[in-house]
Formats: sequence, C-alpha cells, structure tokens
Amino acid sequence: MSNSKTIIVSNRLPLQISIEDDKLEVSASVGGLATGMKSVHTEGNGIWVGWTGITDEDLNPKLRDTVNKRVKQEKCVAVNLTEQDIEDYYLGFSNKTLWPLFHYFMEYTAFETKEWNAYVEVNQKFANAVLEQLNDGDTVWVHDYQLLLVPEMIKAKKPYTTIGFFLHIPFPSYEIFRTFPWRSEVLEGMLGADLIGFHTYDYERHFLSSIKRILRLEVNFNEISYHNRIIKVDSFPMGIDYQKFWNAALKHNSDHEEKSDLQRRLDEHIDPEHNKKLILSIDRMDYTKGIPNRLRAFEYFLNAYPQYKEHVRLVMLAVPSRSNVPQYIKLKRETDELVGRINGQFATVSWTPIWYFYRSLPFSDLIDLYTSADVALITPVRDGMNLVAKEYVATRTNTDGVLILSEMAGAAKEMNEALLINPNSYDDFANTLKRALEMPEAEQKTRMKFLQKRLKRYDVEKWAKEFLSALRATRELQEVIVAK
Ligand code: ADQ
Repeated sequence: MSNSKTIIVSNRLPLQISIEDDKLEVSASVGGLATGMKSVHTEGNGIWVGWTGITDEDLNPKLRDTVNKRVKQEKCVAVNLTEQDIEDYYLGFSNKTLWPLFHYFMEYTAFETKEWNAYVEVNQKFANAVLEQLNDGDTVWVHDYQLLLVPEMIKAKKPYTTIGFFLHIPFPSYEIFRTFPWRSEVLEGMLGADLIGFHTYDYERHFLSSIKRILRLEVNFNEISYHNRIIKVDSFPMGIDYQKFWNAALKHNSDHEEKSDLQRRLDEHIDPEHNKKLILSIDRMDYTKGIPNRLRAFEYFLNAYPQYKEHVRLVMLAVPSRSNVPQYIKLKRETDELVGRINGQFATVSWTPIWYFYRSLPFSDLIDLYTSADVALITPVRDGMNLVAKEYVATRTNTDGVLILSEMAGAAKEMNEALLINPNSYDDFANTLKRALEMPEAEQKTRMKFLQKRLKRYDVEKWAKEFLSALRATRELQEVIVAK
C-alpha cells in the first residue's frame, strides 16, 4: 500500500504548453483546480492525466516525444487528442450539449449522436490512459463534465480501484435532465465512482432525484446501492487559495512607489470624498455569466438613479472563452454592442461609464482590480460555484468593499453576508447596487469579516483534503459491508 498513489484526471493538464518554431515552452497553470490539487499532485507518486491543449496534428513524432518527456517531468501523463476529437468531444458534446443543458440553457443544447459517440470514444481514451498507470491500491480522482463516463470505464476493468468524481458545474433538476437522450448512460458512468461530489447540496439533491427516477435505484439519505456497492454523494463547496490572494493584496497595498499603469488609471476615477466609486465584474465570456443582463441592468440603474452619473464606473473584464462556438460569438457581439450603446448614451467629456476589457489579464492586474473596487458585481444567471466572488473577498485586507452576488451562483449558498440578488430583476439589481454604494463602512466591515473568516478556514487545499478523506471513508464503509 505504501507505494499507492493518487491519479488526478481532468480534461486539461495543469500546464500551459506552447510551441513556437519547434521550441517547447511549459509553465504551471495558475487556475483554481491546479492550485487546489497541488499538494495532492506533488505528494508521493501522484500523477495527473489530461490533455496538453495541443492536438496530434500540431505535433510531429519528434515533438510529441519531447512533449511527453517534458510533461512527465511535471508528473503528468498526456492524453493524445486529434482535431476531430476536440471538435466533437470538447467543442461539440461537452460545450454544445452538457454545458448548456446543465446550466439550464435548453435552447442552446444540441443533441448530436455523432458528438455523443465521440464523447464516449474520448472518455475511453482518458480511461485507458489512467488504466495504463494504475496499480492496485491507487486512488483515482476524476474531474468535471467532460469526463462523466470515465469512472465506470475504469471500474469495469479494475473493480477494486477507489474512484472519486467531482462535478464543477451545476447538476440540473430532474425536469431538465430527463430531456437528455443519454441520461442513463451518463448516470451509470458517474456511478463508477465510490464518492460523487458537488459544490452544493442542491446539485446533490438533483442528482439523487435523477438516480431514483431514471435508474430506479434505492437511495438511502445520501447513499446509493448499486451493483453490490454503496456509493456516497456529498457536497464539497470549493474554496480558493485564500492566502495567495490575501498576501498579494497586502503587498500591493504597501507598495506605494511602483504603481502599474492600470492602477494609475483606476486611481484617476476613485475619489471617496466626492463619492466616486469603482464597480468591478470579472468573468469568462460565457452566456451563463449573465453579462448582457448585467449591462442592461446597469443602464437601468443609471436611468433610475441619475445622481450616480459621473460618480460610478463599471470596470468589466471578460476573458475570451470557447470563441469558436456560435453562441459565444453571438454573446461577444451582443456585449460589444451593449457597451457601445451605453457608453454612447451616457458618456461625457470627462467620464466613461463602462471600461470594458476583452482579454486575459496577468495576476498582478487582477489584484489591482480587486483591491481598487468598492463593489464587486458578480451576477451569473447560473454558475456551479464562482471563484471570482471568493477572490474579491480574499483581497479586501482593509475589510471594506461590498460583494453583490447572484443567488444563482453556487457560492451564494455559503456567502450569506454578500448582498444577494436575482440577476433577472432590474429593480432588485438597481436598488441593491445603490445600497452597496451607500453602505456605511461599519456594515461593510462586519459583512466582510464574516465572509473572510469562512473562506480562510475552508480554502482550496482543505477542500481537496476533505474530499479525499471522505473518499477513503467511503471505501472503508464498503469493505465493512463486504466483510459482513
Ligand atoms: P469558471 O466558469 O471558469 O469555472 P470561476 O469559478 O469564476 O469560473 O473561475 C474563473 C477563474 O478564472 C478565477 O480563478 C479567476 O481569477 C480567473 N479569471 C477570471 N477572469 C480572468 C482574467 N480576466 N484574467 C485572468 N484570470 C481570470 C468552473 C465553474 C465555476 C466553478 C469553477 C471551479 O463554471 O462555477 O466555480 O469551475 O469549480
């Protein structure tokens, strides 16, 4: 047992890999999952199985060999995918079927048999890559909606392997999920795991309801009896690397000399004496994040409370994402038009109401933004968790600032001290924004301190550890049942 290891499996490896003129550049990725899994990954013989982000067509045999060797040095194993795989499995079934369906965007959901077949095939490629690395006693932790079938594919070949699965997006209600042609196959795929984790209790409840009504399995509280196994289902709200954001903000606030250009431009608008405030929103450019809704509601706010003209600026950062999927192209166009229209309508010679960035910014710029914003406006129409809301809170080292958070984000379930809104109600939005801008400092601090205390205690490392210890406990329970 001492040589046993944990194998992490996700669509993408936690590495940024690029090739220019046959030269390979590899760096660690800074995403939330990569950070959270860092200690699990680096501990003992831990490995990570996933795609490199480069398709087979972009690699000649020599380069592929170099990539594989380099990836191995990072304790990773590459799953090789072709352009067609990415087209059908990733851009297709994952992002045109599962993503919209699980986020309640039925009108965007495509049901294509060809893409489903590719999804099965590619899930099998991932499972095979894991099986090649797998020894008795190892633990496998599979992540997210791109790999729903992998747990069962591994369990079928190696029944005694301990397998955990975590879904990073919502699990929809039964009424949505039942419309899905491959509903049984997907549920059975997930049931290959011994422990299935979600961000919130609601997603867990929806999943169990589908298990009961579609597969007609016996569910006892949060345990499912299936093929002589007990499978546990539980919620594990994912945290962030709290200390990293806190320390970066502390450093930022004490470094008075070296201000970035972005910080200097942000400072030009901030003027507490004249009640001039910055409002911040940060998201991937995704239709689930409610960007057009937010812009329309901001326009409504400026009309409803004209005293705020020239006094507030919305800094809106949208990171390009899946930009070759038609709905994302449409969303980008709609966002560009709305920003143009609102700025055209309200701007004066000295004031632009919305500053809009469509790009990915380096970490230091993110910290400039988080620490400068009086209000964070995080209003997705549907979101598994939302880490941006948590990152904003972690950078408020002076315990001031107000978080406005959509009820539709998983994060709302544990961030009660935020101002929670229904992102579809312009009135709720406008009144809450006014309340945030006028909130007395003492109230800001009381709310912020509660939020910070909770996030600090349950950070992303704790999240990973709790999941793994619950997984071990589930296996022990199964062994007791078998022994009886
Ligand atoms: P995402 O939908 O990607 O994740 P989110 O949880 O907000 O959403 O995480 C985004 C991450 O990207 C944050 O860590 C943020 O700092 C970073 N980021 C955002 N904008 C950036 C920018 N302009 N430049 C650089 N970095 C930027 C999915 C689910 C979520 C769930 C997470 C984790 O959709 O609901 O919270 O997984 O489980």
